[in-house]
Amino acid sequence: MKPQVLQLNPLLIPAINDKLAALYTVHKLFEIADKDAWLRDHGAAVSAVVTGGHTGISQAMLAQLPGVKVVAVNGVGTDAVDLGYCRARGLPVTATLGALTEDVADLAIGLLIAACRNLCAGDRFVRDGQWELHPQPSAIPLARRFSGMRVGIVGMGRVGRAVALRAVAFGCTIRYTDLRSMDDVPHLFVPQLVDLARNSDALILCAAADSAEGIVNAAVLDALGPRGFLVNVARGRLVNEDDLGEAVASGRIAGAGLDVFVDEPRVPLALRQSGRVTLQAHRASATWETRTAMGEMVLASIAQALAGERPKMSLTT
Ligand code: 8YV
Repeated sequence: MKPQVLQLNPLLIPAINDKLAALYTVHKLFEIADKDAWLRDHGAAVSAVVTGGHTGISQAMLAQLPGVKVVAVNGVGTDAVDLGYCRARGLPVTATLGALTEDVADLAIGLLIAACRNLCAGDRFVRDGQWELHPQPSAIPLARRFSGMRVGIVGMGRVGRAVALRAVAFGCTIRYTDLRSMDDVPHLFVPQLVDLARNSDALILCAAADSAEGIVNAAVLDALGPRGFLVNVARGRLVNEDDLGEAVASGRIAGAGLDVFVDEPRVPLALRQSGRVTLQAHRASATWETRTAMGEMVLASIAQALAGERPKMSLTT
């Protein structure tokens, strides 16, 4: 009999799904109507869990899976898994470390350029036939230059460093904040986020959200100021969304590019209605290349754990 895998959200690469199905009996919880009943009746037989970074898995659900040998997160964020609980249980929690760095950094830069050059408004202007109606160049407000901006990076991990590399190529000055200064990073460390915001034209959030919550609040947004842009490709809960909604509505910051939100897929009206905000639906890692690499890492983690080995990408064992 094949080992049983519980999958909490879809994997979008057919070849990865095929490999998973060839090796394991896969139960797609997201397609099961009565999830509680299924877990009660079949939870004990589950050997491995596949979940997304944003979805994670609750402690209550893990308690219903006494035989589980690995939680393979198809993502890098593990803030939605209680790592302390898993560590105490000796349960490996794996992440797809390194697989999505380039794509997330690409989207961060893309969102910043989209926000400061008003790309989405420009697209709508042409698409809606407004250009023909208003051909005079003054019909569209001038935008803000990205090249040479002072970029403040919040979280100088893999993604933060990849963002810095790209921004440097655009002639940007980089400063960063993190829990500590890093010897192997050539950029200026700024201990306080509010000081980083005050000295940045754009703040790019690349930090893990395991403990940080609402760190980008009204004070930070005001320090960023009316010419400043915020980009978030990390986690929505790093931002106080009420404060951000007010800041964009009143023009206290110039704009934002957002891929992640506090309560996905619900996005606050203030952000959806603002022309200053460029929105994405948590798509930073959503390319064929990255999702394939992530899927292969998930498969490897499950195989290693079920073979009795410590999974190479384990964060807890
Ligand atoms: C993924 C993410 O979209 O890596 C993460 O933590 O949130 C995203 O890149 C997600 O994990 C895919 O399920």
